[in-house]
Amino acid sequence: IVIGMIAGILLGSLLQWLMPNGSDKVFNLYFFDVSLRSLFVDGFLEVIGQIFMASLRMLVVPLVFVSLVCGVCSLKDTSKLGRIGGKAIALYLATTAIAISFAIFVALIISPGEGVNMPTSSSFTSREAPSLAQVIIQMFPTNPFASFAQGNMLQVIVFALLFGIAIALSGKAGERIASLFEDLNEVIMRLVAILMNIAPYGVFALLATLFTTVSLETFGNLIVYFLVVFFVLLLHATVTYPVILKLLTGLNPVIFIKKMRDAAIFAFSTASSNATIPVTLETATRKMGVKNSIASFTVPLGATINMDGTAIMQGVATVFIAQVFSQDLTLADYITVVLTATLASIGTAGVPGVGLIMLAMVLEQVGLPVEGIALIIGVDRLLDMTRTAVNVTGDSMVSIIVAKSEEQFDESMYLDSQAGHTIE
Ligand code: DAS
Repeated sequence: IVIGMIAGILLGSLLQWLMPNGSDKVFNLYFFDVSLRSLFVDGFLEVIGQIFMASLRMLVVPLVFVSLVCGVCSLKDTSKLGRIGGKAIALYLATTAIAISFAIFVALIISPGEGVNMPTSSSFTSREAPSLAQVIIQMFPTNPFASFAQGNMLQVIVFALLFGIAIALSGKAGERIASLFEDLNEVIMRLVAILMNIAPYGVFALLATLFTTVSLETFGNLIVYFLVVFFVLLLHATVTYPVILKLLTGLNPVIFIKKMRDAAIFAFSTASSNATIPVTLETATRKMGVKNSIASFTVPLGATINMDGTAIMQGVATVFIAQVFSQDLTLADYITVVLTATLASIGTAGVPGVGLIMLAMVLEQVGLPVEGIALIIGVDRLLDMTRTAVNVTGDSMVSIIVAKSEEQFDESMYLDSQAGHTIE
């Protein structure tokens, strides 16, 4: 993807040099003239770029609906839907909402996308901002199929949550449907993997097209974007989580950060919360002192529905893309972004790159051009790795808080710096 990005930027800049200020260059080949612009920019590159963007958006509705229904159904198996599930979900959503709100706040202060003024090809027009009441009311679909067709993601998410709960409460019939959704989820994840394989070509085409119109100093903006996301991720993991852990359990957070090292490194390397579940589980039960009866439920649940790091990227990316295309978002828009990203994080399965696909949905929800993803996708891999480490850190922290509140927590193990290192 990075190679696709660099090649795209170089080709785009070359084309801009050959055809300054949107001009064209025509070559005469025997019987006919060949226009560089119609051949490359409006032809070859535009087609590949738009096909890639369409495939990115194609996945959003099925991905969110299926993985969200699966996430909610999985609560039934452990028959702990009640108290423990309620605590874990409330804490997961609260930390995600804090994460994205703080990310938007920092991004608005630093304004990474300021001054780029990239022309937007999409039909974004500043529209009448809905009131907060309307945003909440409009979350409930009158016709779920229309919500699917229009890609109204908040409505899709609400329907998926209700549908998943109904499945969990439907006995045998629900079990059959739940296993169908698990298989569907497998297939959708395979589609995500396939899409990630064509990403380099899509990124190449999109960036080449974008860079025929913008100057290289946009690159500077991209570096600022990267640093803002990185900074907020670091702050969330080293300040927000320790403060919450200390406030809700009184435990020494420095021990928590030290004991998270292996799981965080594994999450960083794999960029997948799901792949890290075994390591997160081992960390929670053999180093942190969380009883398996709790961790075996809260850790897999967290890997599916808890994506603080991802929400942070989505918050900063939304502000960045709005600024790059000089589209002003209203407070109601930002509240919609927080709601969509927080609720969408429930539906984001813990696999590489999926946070970016959900970003397409967040952008669409506030009418921003999804093409903006092309700008940031090139630097997303390193951010994906970092935010996955934050995601699993949040999963572990919530597991400790829930375990302690249920008296399923071994504080002596937590305080024992050698716990989990000895081969038992
Ligand atoms: N890589 C995802 C995870 O496993 C997060 C993301 O794509 O944003 O948590």
